[in-house]
Amino acid sequence: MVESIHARTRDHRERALRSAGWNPCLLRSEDVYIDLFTDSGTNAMSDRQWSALMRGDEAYAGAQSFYVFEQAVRTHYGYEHVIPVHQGRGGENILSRCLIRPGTHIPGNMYFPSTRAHQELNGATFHDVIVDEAHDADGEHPFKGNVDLAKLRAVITEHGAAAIPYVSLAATVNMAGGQPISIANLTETCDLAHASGIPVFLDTARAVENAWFVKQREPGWAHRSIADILLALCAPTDGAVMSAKKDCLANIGGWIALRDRDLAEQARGLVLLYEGLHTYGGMAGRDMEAIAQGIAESVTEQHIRARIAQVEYLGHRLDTAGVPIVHPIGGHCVCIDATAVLAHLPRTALPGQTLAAAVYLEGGVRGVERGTVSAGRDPATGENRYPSLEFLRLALPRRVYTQSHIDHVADTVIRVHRRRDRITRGLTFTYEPPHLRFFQARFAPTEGTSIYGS
Ligand code: PM9
Repeated sequence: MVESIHARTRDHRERALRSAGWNPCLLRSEDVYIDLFTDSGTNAMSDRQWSALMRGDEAYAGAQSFYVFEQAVRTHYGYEHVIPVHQGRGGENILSRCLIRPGTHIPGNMYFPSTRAHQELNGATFHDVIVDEAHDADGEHPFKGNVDLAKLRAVITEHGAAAIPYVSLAATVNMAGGQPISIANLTETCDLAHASGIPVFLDTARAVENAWFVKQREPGWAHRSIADILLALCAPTDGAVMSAKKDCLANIGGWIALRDRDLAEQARGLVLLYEGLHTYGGMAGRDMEAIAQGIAESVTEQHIRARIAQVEYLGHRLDTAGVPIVHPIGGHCVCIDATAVLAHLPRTALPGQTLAAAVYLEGGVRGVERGTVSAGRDPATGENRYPSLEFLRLALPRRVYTQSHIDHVADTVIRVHRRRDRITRGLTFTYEPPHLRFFQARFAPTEGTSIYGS
């Protein structure tokens, strides 16, 4: 599908951003020229996906489209029990409610905001057990999504296996900048957890992108197909939670996929309460058809090679111009190190959010802050969390933008970087919602009426 986009004037963008409380998320999309807020649900569907929509069986119960969807997930991800949900966070809610009790502990390879929010809402404490290299924007470690097994062992020893309902893994790791986990590390992590009777659930939103990096970087996998590698990534785990809005090339949807029959029955019971019947989970039949077709397309080498190459193209352009970005370049995004670009601003002045505002003002390009604002407050202390990484994330929708759009993005960011000294003020909250605050928060410059000025 082709959509028209509009380049607004600088004055127009200034007015739009002010009325959006300096939060690009609150802009109308018509005021955005190139929208890199997210790669979630923003994919362009193929001709085959659009025609699959026409086959949607909209029966309330037992729709044929559910069985097509179930088969596609079983074939490509390898789990027996497939339970549809309306999108990823629907699955996170169900899995957290099934397994988490107050006072329990969840180790994981870095947090994702909606995943951790559901874990905390159900009374768990999240423990980041990712390798230290993931917290260093510059390092070239090929698998920054790996688990540090010593950190995981320490959490198990300190809290006891009975207090750990599951290990929460992601492939690739979004908040680290789209960094992959290796199959060897994932397998060792599962072995360690399973030895203590702890199950492991994998966030597969971008597992196909992870499979691509395994093929490129992990010894022994270069000659295997992406489809095979995807199955190998899922094989050691006990189940998956999926936002089909990413890798699956769809605009909406998701699933929980499990091996354990009893847990699957429990999850289906909650899906009935929170999502929809267990054979549609909040999706239309046509959505399930589009996802099934999207899964088949997502594992083709032709698709994934082009997708990752486009992200790399943007990353290399910024790198060449000296813009500090996260290395290695990730699967779905290029992340700009806001603490390096705006090193003259304190963390309390929210450099990631400020950089997001500056890039929008400069070229109508919308990204999202992945730093202090996204990290939220510690539920125990109420204090702001200051993660080691503070980025402006530019996430690329799949199959949407051309190289000249990407050049516009690169030119915009390079201009902002060259004139970074003109950004003399950061932002401060004027409204702060209790959960996932980056979506709806409003801000104002820390002084005066602009982030620019003397
Ligand atoms: N991720 C993203 O842009 C969309 C919302 S945040 C701007 O990165 C992972 C790894 C995700 C994710 C969403 C979800 C939630 C779970 N896991 O958005 O509810 O990246 O489908 O999925 C976003 P839903």
